[in-house]
Amino acid sequence: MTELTAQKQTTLDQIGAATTLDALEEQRVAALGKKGWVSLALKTLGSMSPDERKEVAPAIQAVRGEVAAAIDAKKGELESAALEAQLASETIDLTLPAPDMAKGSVHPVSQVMDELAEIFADLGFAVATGPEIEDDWHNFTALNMDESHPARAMHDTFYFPDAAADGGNPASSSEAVGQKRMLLRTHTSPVQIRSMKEQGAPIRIIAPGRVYRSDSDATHTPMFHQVEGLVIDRDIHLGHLKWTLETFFKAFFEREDITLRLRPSYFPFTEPSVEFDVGYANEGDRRVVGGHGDAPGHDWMELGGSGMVNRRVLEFAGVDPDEYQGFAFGLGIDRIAMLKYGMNDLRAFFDGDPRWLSHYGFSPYDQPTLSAGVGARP
Ligand code: FA5
Repeated sequence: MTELTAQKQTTLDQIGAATTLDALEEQRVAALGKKGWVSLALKTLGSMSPDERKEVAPAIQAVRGEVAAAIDAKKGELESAALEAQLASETIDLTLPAPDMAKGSVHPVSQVMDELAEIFADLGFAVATGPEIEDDWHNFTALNMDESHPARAMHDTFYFPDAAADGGNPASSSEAVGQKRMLLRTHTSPVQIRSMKEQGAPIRIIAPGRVYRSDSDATHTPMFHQVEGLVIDRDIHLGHLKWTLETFFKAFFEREDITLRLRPSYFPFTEPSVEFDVGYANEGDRRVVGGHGDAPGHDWMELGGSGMVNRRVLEFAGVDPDEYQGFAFGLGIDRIAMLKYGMNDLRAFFDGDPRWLSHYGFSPYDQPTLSAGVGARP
């Protein structure tokens, strides 16, 4: 026992003196490991008489407990010292200039989508989505454009190959057949149908997203972005549409002198239909929104189409047109981005040129909020 007590004291001293976790582990193996002196002492119990064992066993177990506790305590001490040392060596001097690293920026279209979602959310609109690879029924038929409707031709549709084999001019208007004929959606209006079928009425949504048409010049690109708006309720009229568009444009362009021009138009899915333009001034090669488009040095830019939802469309979408009515609009997102941020050519939006992006892109930290102003400062 005296030998055990002496050995214990030596081990406790060595544990106390250990300065690294490795040195501590050596002490643990030498004492408590399979061939360690505590383990060997425990093995001697087998050859003792029961009385002797009764006396010696608790003493060895006590030594074992003491050594194990000392190792644990020292381990905790060494680990927190190592952590302290690491924290001290890794401190950052926040007063140093930031390293010159490549920075990403937000594309103007994404920025504008965030801005308009923020404004419409404030007007009580939810955001809805639909597929870009759409079927013929949702893109055309349910929007009151059956297979022989001339308005289909205006959309310059990209059909998928099996539809092209039909001459790109589907021969059936039934939902089951029409749903199989696939195309790239030519507008966001099919989301009207999908949302009304899913949610019924009343409904108040916007649906921003990509659309595709075989079209290209300075103000037309084969892929562009639209935002659809749809409000269906019991007493909705054209005045609500005008107020909504005006309120949106004032908030979006952050000025009160917005002049909106509504022109009678035709869309198969709205009746009556109106196209809306916004007045802008030509200042050098920059277009600045505001003022009357007919004033000297001013002009109009067509931004979208709209109207009261045709009752045939409500029927296709499963909404009772005798109970509900409402308005819809479709707005070119790229066009409003051009007007707000002074870009001249729509095609540059999709060139992926980093110089253009670093000139027109936005900081990821520039989150649009109504309180701080939706417009980002490039
Ligand atoms: C439509 O697409 C209708 N779905 C809009 C609508 C919705 C009317 C709901 C009524 C009710 P339109 O083809 O005119 O309409 O396109 C709407 C807007 O999208 C245009 O005013 C324009 O701003 C934008 N646009 C159209 N074609 C292009 C293009 N190739 N490139 C960029 N923007 C385009």
